[in-house]
Amino acid sequence: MKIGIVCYPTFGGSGVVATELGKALADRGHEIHFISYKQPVRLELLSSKIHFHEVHVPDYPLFHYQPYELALSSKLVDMVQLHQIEVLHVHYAIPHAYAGYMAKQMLAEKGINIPMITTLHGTDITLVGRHPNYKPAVTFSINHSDIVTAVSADLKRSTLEQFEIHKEIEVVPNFIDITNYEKTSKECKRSMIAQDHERVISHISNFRKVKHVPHVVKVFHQIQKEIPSKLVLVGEGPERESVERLVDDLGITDKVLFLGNSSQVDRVLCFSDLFLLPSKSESFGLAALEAMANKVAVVSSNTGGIPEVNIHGETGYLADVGDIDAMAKYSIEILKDIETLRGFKNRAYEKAADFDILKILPQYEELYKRALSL
Ligand code: GMT
Repeated sequence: MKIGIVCYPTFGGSGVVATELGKALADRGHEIHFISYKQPVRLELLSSKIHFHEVHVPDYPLFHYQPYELALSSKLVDMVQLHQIEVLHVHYAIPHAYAGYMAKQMLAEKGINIPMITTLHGTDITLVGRHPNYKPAVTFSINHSDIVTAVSADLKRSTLEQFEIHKEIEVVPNFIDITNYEKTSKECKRSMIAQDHERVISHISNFRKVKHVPHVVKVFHQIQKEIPSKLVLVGEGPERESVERLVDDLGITDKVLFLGNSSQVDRVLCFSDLFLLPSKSESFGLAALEAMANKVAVVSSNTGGIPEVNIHGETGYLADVGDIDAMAKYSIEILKDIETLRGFKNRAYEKAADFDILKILPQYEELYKRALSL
């Protein structure tokens, strides 16, 4: 099949999922065309089966806001015709589903029927999409997609609750490729970060408010009083500076490492013992799943789709959003002895295998086939 994938190219979860999906589909022989304003960060190599088409928005003095949707929909029209793309898969409703719908209409005028699958990822619904300034357009784009998927049952539920949707929403969870985690990598250099007797705690995110990164630091502050440990923070975003100040104020600068953005998160997760995800809202928690695939236990908030991934008392623990004391108590419980820790790590890995790409990819292929027959 020739599949056009529209996504954000940045470190955000939706872009990562879209990129990994495209790469896996190409491995299965499909021809994949990524369409975005920049080459996606996890798309290192292009091949005869993977193509990238950049969307340019020309500057013009009249424009106060650059009309990205316009440029994207025009690019989609051109690429569908040029490469005979058969199906469009757009990740993140804003503005991708909207631009995709416009492209569909323009192509229909030329006698080309291009089915569009929209995958909802989270903040396009729970945070940004429900803002009154966007809601009518988001509702319209979802209702006019040929097939709609959500990455968790919880995201499906909240979409139906918050929007007037008359389209069926199918749940196709996020995934990892478990074979990538079976071998221990030479790149896994724990000694660079911690001494043998220390535990390594990590957190990876885009440092937006919704991630509650200050809570990560406060939980760690309590942990390190009981257990020798280091905290590794991966990512960049608006909260980074205030988090650095908090680390300084708490007097734990020598125990906290800020690594910035990385396209190789496994090189940190491979030596982590515990992953903290205290988010205010989280439709799935891909970072937690990636941690689990690396045999890392998880302590998280119990919001959104996280409980579908992190199982309380098995792969880690869940606590109410903002309950820093409970998260610290659970973390110490997991880290206190090596046997307990090993149990949590092993069960985390086993649970991650439920989300192996081999189980998820056929679900998307099935949807593409169905979309083509509509
Ligand atoms: O805030 C982020 O984590 C980025 C955002 C995105 O769309 O890029 O992530 C959302 O999609 C991910 C992939 O499906 C999910 O794993 C994240 O839970 C979700 N983030 C939120 O709901 C806050």
